[in-house]
Amino acid sequence: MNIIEELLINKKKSCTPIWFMRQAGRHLPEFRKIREKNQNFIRLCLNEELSSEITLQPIERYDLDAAIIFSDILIIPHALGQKIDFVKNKGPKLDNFEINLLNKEKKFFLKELKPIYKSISMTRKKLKKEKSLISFIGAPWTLTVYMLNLKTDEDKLNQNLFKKHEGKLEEISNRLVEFLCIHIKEQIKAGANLIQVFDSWAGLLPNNYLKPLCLDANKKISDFCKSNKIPIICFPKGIKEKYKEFTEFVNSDGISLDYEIDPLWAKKNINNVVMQGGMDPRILLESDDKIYREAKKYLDIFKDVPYIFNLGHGLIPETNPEKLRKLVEFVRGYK
Ligand code: 1CP
Repeated sequence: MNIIEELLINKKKSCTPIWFMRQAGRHLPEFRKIREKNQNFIRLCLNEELSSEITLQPIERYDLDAAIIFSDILIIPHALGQKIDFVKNKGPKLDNFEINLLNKEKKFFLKELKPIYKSISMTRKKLKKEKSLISFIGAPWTLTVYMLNLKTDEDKLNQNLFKKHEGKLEEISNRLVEFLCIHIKEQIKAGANLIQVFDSWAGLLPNNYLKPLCLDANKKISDFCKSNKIPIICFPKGIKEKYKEFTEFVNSDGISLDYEIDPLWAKKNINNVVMQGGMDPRILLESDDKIYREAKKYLDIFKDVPYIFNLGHGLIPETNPEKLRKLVEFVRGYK
């Protein structure tokens, strides 16, 4: 068993493993070189040789404890037949959603995703056995935000569109859970060791929808993983003090803290789950001293409990790789 898997299953601390959300791509010059020659982002995700190469780039550079497979949460709407464009500096743009996309036959859905599974098995073979290969999915609500275009350019909930679709959101969520569980199972079958669930837009949900669209959906996925012995880390970004209720209800093996969560509050209020991350990725734009001070804060607070070092959201594209290398060194040297 690799280090992170063991920590998630046994919940006994022997060291502090380290990896970063969005470590593959975005900030790395060696990724940008590949990206320049591959303008179609979805095609790049579905190119198993390049996807595997990009997955391993941050491991070669920083010797992290886990690689996260180079893909995207939006590969699911793509596999369902919803067309996606990645508009430069504006993010993803999806064609209009139709409910019958969710009637896609499972075998055709899986056929689209085959290159990801091939990339996973290729990558697992190249990775040292103590390192984890993480696979991931977007949670149903976060996928729905993109598929129904429910977010404004200012990253707020589009209230009018939300109201318009309100009546069918639970059905969409339940149908997505089915496809997501299939994708999880295939990724594990191909050689991935654990799964991270990104509910990046959970914080946009109106209070009365948090339970049906975030907690219930994450629980269904966590239950599926539990019954298949698949270690799972959830990331319900932006739900503030509801993190406590989330962990108690969903019962995943790990919980990724976002940068708004006070780590002292988390240590006191969140139990029986391995904690991960928390530090604001924007800190990496500051001086070395500030970075070390902030990292030390998290390491001190979680010194005596199982903890995976990571950030409170993905690495931002402007991150200087040299600063990240120094942070890894600092965390490795912390006693
Ligand atoms: O233009 C480019 O070069 C593409 C940038 C890019 C990259 C490198 C996108 C477009 N996706 C990815 C890869 C990706 N996405 C990974 C790979 C492994 C890793 O490095 O961790 C992962 C895990 C994701 C997950 C993802 N995609 C999330 C959840 C995590 C989070 O950051 O909140 C979300 C919300 C997306 C949607 C997405 N994909 C890409 C963009 C520009 C967006 C919109 C949100 C954003 O700006 O990040």
